[in-house]
Amino acid sequence: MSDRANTLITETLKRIHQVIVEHDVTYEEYQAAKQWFIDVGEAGEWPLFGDVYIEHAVEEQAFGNREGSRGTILGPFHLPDAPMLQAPFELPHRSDETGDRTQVSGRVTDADGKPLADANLDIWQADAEGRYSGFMPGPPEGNLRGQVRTDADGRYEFTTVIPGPYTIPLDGPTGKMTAAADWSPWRPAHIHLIVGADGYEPLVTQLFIATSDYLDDDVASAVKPELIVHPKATGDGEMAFTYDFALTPARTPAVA
Ligand code: MBD
Ligand code: FE
Repeated sequence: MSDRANTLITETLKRIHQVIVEHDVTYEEYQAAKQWFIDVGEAGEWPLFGDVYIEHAVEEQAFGNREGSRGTILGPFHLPDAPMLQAPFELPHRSDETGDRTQVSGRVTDADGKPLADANLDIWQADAEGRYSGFMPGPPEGNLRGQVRTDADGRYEFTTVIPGPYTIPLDGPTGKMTAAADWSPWRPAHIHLIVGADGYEPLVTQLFIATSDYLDDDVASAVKPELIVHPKATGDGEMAFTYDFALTPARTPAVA
């Protein structure tokens, strides 16, 4: 492991040194960067920064060429142990939750299309104003977080609301860096899922709402065309879309 650490640390520092030489980085810029590292830590934004600006490359490297459904980044706002929902499978929400009500349904199969019964879908999302419960003021604890299981035919369904786009906090160091670089701080509206089944590789993914702004300019570089969904009006005042997930065998056998 120390060979590996040596290689990665050496190569990372070498690239930073190259930028300093190629762009004639000054002492003022070095001190500003150092203060920014301190600020990110003090603001507790390292998870945010990492998942916005680095995770997509790791995900693509790890899973970019796998069979089955596309994955994308996990991000910093997953919480373990969301409640298992019972019929009619509605994500917990406020009585006055805003956003279009939407029915989501589909199947979980293996890569050959064989239905997977009792597969688990762990679902979390922002509210219509782009706020995640447990991390931002507004939504109560556990809002818009839950898990559902597939039936004997591999089918799942749940009801939620269409989330709003998310912006990274503009007043924190990650937002200030983003503004300094003149980049957009927004993520398009998305629903997070981890789809898992015994013996299969967990699929960490997101579904992106086709009508959202910022699909072509996600600050976290996590949109893939296969993950865009098109909610349609059902006629009874709600929206609906379907999405099927295909899982691949676990890469490493479970350790007992
Ligand atoms: C998010 O909502 C998100 O999904 C990611 C990956 C990063 C920041 C905010
Ligand atoms: Fe998110």
